[in-house]
Amino acid sequence: MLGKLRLIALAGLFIGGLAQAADNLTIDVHRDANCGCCKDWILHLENNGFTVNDHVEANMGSFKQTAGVPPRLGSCHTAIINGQFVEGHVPAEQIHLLQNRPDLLGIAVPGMPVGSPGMEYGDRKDPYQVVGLTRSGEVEVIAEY
Ligand SMILES: [Cu+2]
Repeated sequence: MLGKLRLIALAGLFIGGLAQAADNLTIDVHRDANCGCCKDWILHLENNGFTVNDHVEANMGSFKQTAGVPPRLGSCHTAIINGQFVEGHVPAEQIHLLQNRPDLLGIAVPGMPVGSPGMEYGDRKDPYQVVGLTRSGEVEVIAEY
């Protein structure tokens, strides 16, 4: 009887561990020191359940190159989560969905569209796309806002 209980307790620990691995919400954000919209995006992530490690970089250009972000997809900050990049003002919900797309190197909102998370400017909302970069270098539209 005692042995069986112990097994159940162990199974619970195991399932708990799996759930954690499948939903790892710790993200590393790399940005310039004086980037205000980057800080606003970090707040957006924290308000949506992410734990943010904030890194101030001296040279974002070279960091983006190392992270594999093509210049045409570039924005201000570059985040890394579970080995994939998240470039620019990507909505938090799209970062959750990224966990279902291990085939992508990363996702991006190129430029800095007004109305994207961290780029709020009154009621103005410019349309923008979230795009994904495949491992073969193709860019595909993931979502439109
Ligand atoms: Cu920005």
